[in-house]
Amino acid sequence: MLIKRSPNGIDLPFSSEITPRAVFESRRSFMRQMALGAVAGGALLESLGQEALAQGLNPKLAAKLNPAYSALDKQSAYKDATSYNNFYEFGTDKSDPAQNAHTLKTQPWTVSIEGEVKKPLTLDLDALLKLAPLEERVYRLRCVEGWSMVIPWVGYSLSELIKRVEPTGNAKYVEFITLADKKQMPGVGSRVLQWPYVEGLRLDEANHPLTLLTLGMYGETLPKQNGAPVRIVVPWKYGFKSAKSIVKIRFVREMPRTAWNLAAPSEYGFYSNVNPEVDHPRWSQASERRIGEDGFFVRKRKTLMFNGYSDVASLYSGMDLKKFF
Ligand SMILES: Nc1nc2c(c(=O)[nH]1)N[C@H]1C(S)=C(S)[C@@H](COP(=O)(O)O)O[C@H]1N2
Ligand SMILES: [Mo]
Repeated sequence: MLIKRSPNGIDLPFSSEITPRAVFESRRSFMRQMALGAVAGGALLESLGQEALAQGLNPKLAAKLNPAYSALDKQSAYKDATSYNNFYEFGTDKSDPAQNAHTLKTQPWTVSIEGEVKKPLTLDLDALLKLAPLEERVYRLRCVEGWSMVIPWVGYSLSELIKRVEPTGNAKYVEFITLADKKQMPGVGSRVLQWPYVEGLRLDEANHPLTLLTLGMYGETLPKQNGAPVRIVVPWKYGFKSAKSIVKIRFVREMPRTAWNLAAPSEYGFYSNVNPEVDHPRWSQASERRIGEDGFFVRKRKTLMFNGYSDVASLYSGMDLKKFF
């Protein structure tokens, strides 16, 4: 893959890899839109959303593409992005979340933002949808297991939310706590991980404009298997940092212990930046399989430093990324 530098430091492939936008808009999604009408922002989500959800569909979510923060890679098929998932609360097989996540109840939903902040807040879904203008951003997401996808997410920079709660001078890290309800999530109670699934970022990482508070994808609200109704997406880190179905965001002084770090500290560090030069103890991280590009003759792609989001390098200047993996 040929790479050129974009003005914002995101490495973009040359245009031979661009596929016309219309190609991605699946017929199914179009039909849904016709049947349900488009939902602008959060305005109609309350009423229309209930109707759509009752039919097992995800309401439309209007958002303007932010080209400055979008990769030009060919987008993954909606089908792949919604049927090949990691969401251990619903089982450990890739197909489990799509099969089991229908029991997740996403409305009503609140996220409480607390800890070292001057203005703690509890936001419901409508308030989250209205907090800042929704943008579409096409991000690569690289799983630590060695596969990647390219997904058009909908949301806004987490920094928009952070500035509203006014972190105190003691806030050094942000902790993301996700739902852990055995009644809705058949995988909770299994011993693979400690529950709830917790993730964390350093405050400056959380404030980086690429860190996306995510409410939708492919022009719709998030499917349940992808972390409905709200998750984060941190595109320069391995996928497990992008916690799904968040219920609490806590600003803290100390580095949080995260789910995967607790499970296997020698394998999953706090930072978990995508780094082809730092192998997982049990496998190489130098290359990846792009989901949808399978086939006997398809070559794996070279994994890029910071997943190609080289702009974030300044967050780690002076740090030994082999030590702080
Ligand atoms: N709550 C929660 N969030 C999670 C996970 C999980 O098991 N539970 N899995 C992570 C992993 S390993 C990956 S690769 C991504 C996958 O996101 P996707 O299924 O939307 O592609 O979600 C991350 N977020
Ligand atoms: Mo992952």
